[in-house]
Parts: sequence; structure tokens; C-alpha cells
Amino acid sequence: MDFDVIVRNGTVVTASDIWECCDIGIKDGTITAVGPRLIAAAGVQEIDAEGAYVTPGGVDTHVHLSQLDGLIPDLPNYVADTYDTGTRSAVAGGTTTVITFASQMKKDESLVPVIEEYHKLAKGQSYCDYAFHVIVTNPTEHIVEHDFPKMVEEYGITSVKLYMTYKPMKLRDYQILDVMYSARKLGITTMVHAENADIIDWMTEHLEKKLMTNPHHHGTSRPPIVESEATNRVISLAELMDTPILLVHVSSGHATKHIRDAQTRLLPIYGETCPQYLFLLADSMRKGDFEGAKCVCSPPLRENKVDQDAIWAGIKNGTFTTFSSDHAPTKWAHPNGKQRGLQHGNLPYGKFRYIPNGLPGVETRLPLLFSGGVLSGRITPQKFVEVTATNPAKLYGLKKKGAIGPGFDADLTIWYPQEMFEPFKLTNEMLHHAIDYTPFEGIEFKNWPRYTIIRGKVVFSHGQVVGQMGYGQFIRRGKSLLPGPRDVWLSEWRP
Ligand code: DUC
Ligand code: ZN
Ligand code: ZN
Ligand code: ZN
Repeated sequence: MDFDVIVRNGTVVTASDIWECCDIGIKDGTITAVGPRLIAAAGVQEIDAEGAYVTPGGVDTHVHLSQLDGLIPDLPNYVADTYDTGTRSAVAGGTTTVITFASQMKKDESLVPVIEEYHKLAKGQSYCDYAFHVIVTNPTEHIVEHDFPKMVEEYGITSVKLYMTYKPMKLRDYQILDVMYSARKLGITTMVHAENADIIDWMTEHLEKKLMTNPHHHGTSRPPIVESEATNRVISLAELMDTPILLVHVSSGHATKHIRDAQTRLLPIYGETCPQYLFLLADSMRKGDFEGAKCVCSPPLRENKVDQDAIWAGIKNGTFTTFSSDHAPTKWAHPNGKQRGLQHGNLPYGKFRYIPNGLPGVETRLPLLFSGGVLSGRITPQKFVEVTATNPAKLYGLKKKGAIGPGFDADLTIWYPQEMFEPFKLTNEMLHHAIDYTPFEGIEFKNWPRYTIIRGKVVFSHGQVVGQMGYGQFIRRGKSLLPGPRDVWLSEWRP
């Protein structure tokens, strides 16, 4: 066979198997052979992976870049990573495909200009391959009946995200049903941010009256029941409508149990969790006077290790289909000179309600789970591949991504053989994002990708980004490859 590149002698890991001393042959950016001792013609590029794990390139299906909407409650947004800096950071952490968000504002009457706008932001700017989800904040009849089919057929976008909280974004249950009704017909996967908006608003008002405004009271305002109630409610709406949903960024044991129970009843309910819920707890929000603001995200980091253990269990037992970063970065030093969330507070240390909700993490996602999950013995290498690459690609219809086998894109991440790797403590200076802090500062890493390869081309090598901005391509997606509607009904109602 004729190859352009051969990756030699790696320990190749898929979602089901591990093959030692295995070669991967690549032609025109596609994997064409996997097996021992592939024969190289003269001039073939060989990459030595002796003793190293070779995994499918990471597929991060929850990344916010250059987002223009109000992710931050009631404020203009400052998502500080662009397609340039965000995807540079992605490849430096072993990720080869990201799905980012094109976000409708409530005033937008059509999704077409919204999608076109995000295409402009991304085009020629990405180091890795990318696709879009659309955030729907105003599902008018025109949008769900006219723009949704266009989105699927013309733009290759087969998933939407809905919010149950945040004033500029949230949908009522009625509107969620409008979206689900259309999504079911078109084979769209609906992602849901499930938190009870009224509890959050009520708690925030009452905490402020008691001057409980420091960053960690972000967590006080949103105890696990806030997530659990909304999760249970939206699972009910999805059951009524017989349509698949994914609960994004699940943080607590209660919500995990609702998802698990729904799956046990064979509903097409999927779950996503994120590194911050496995590796951080609410005490991170209590640091310094206001420094805890660096760790404010929604749902919040949980107080209790019981929740963290439930999230680990959910990864192991298959409740969580995907493990994503939810990279939603804002800078600690705000453009107006004040720090994250301080700029609107008239109290000495500001108010948690003005702290942007979200953390940077696209670069640390894979190394955290590889080091803290695989190398610590908590999960198998196959489980790592399943939740970081294979499932995300299948759930969102990325047909040529997320696996190692003939016909798949040659997107690979190669991990140091452990005996050659000196563990280190992370500092923000090591990262490639445009953000001035990391919530994972000081955590010890036992490993890091040595190479990131996209469609046969090395884009990250020995700590250096060697790929080019603009190499990343937009990927049109097909429908989900995981189970969808079941044709099981709660009444005579049929959509
Ligand atoms: N939800 C997200 O998905 N990302 C950041 C903030 C949020 O609430
Ligand atoms: Zn339209
Ligand atoms: Zn969210
Ligand atoms: Zn997000």
C-alpha cells in the first residue's frame, strides 16, 4: 500500500480495544490501514510512537469562541478566546475537532444571518476542524419551521442548544416544546442547559439583601436541586415529544440520577459532564477576597465530594455520553481595568451576580482526564477514548471523526510513554489560550500529548503549536448516529 505518513509502533486505543506495537498508515489525510509492520515506500514520513498511547484526536463538542451574546447574565459578553486563540489552545491539548456555538439573540428574526456571522468569525481562523451548534433563544414559528430545515440541509448543522435560565437566553417550557416538535421531525439533537431560572433569581435577590454577595454565594444561590428540578422537567418534555436530548455540563449526583433513570427506561436521554466537576469543588470559589470569581461557572462547582463521586461514577457506568470542556472563557483582568465580575458591584468586593459564568478549559480537558482518570487507574484507556472522541463524534453526526480505523480522518493524539515523562504542576503560562488564568493552576499532570495530528498533518509537537491558522475546516454534519425517537407515547398525542 501507498502511504504519505506512518505512525509506528504505538499502543493504539479505540473505544473498545487496545493494540500494542501497532502502525497506522495514512494517505491523503485519511487512515487507510491499521496493523503491525506496515511497509513504507521511500519518502514516507514516519512518526515514532514506540511505547506511547495513540488515541483518536479529541472531539470537544462544547466550546464557546467569539460568542456575541449574553452568556453573562444581563451584560454584553466578553468571551475572550477567538477562533484563532481558542483552537490554538485546543490543538495544544490534543483536541482536533471542536463544535462551537452560533448564538441567536432574542431580537434575531432569522438564523441564517446568525450562522453566516459565525462562519465569518471562524473562516480562515481555525487551527483545528470545527462545526457549529446553534443556540436558540427565540424559537418563533419562522425559525422552527423554516430556518431549522435550512440549518440541517444547507448548513449541515444538526444540533441546537437551549437554555432554561439566563434572562437573555431562557425559554419557557412552551417554547422548548416548539423546538422539540421541529427537532424530532428533522432529526436534530437538542442540548439543554437545565437550571431553574426562578429559583436562581429569587435566591440571588434574597442573598443580596443579606449582603451574601461574595463569589462562593454563586453556589449558595444554585444548590443541586436547581439543576435536578430542571433536568427532571426537561426529560419529561423530551419523553412527551419522543425526541433525543443531551443534558449539558451536568454537575450533581441528583441530576445524574434523573438521567440514569431515564436511560434505564430506554429514553434517548444523553448526558455530558466537564473536567471542572471532576477536578474542582466549591472551595475554589472561596479563595481570596474576590479571587474565587475565577472559578464561577454554571452549574456551580459543588460543595460536596458526594456529587464529585457521582459524576465519576456516571462516567464509568455510561450515564455520561460525552466529556466536554464547556470552554467559556473570560479574562480575570476585565477590559475596563477591574477584575472579573467586580466592575458592576457597588459593594467592596462586587456581587456574584455580575461574574461571568464560565471557565477556560479546552486545552486541559484531555490531559486532566488522561492523567487524573486513566493514569490514576480510575477509568480505562478505552473509556477515555469513548467519552472524549468516539461518542461525541457519533452523537453529533461527525461521521469521519472520533475513531481509529480505515476511512476515518487521520486525527490522532499521541501521549508520551510514561517512563519518559516528568510530572509537572500546571501554570497558566504553559497554556495557549488568550486568557490570563486557569482554574486548574497548580494541579499535577502525569502526562501531556506529544503530538496532535489532524488529517495526517502534525499540528502540535513537543510543546509547540506547529500547525497553521486556517488549516482547520468547517465540517458539515449528518444526523446523530446514536439512538433517536422510539415511537413510544404517553397519550394519543403524535407529533
Ligand atoms: N453555560 C454554558 O454552557 N457555558 C457557559 C455558561 C453557561 O451557563
Ligand atoms: Zn429564515
Ligand atoms: Zn450552559
Ligand atoms: Zn457552555
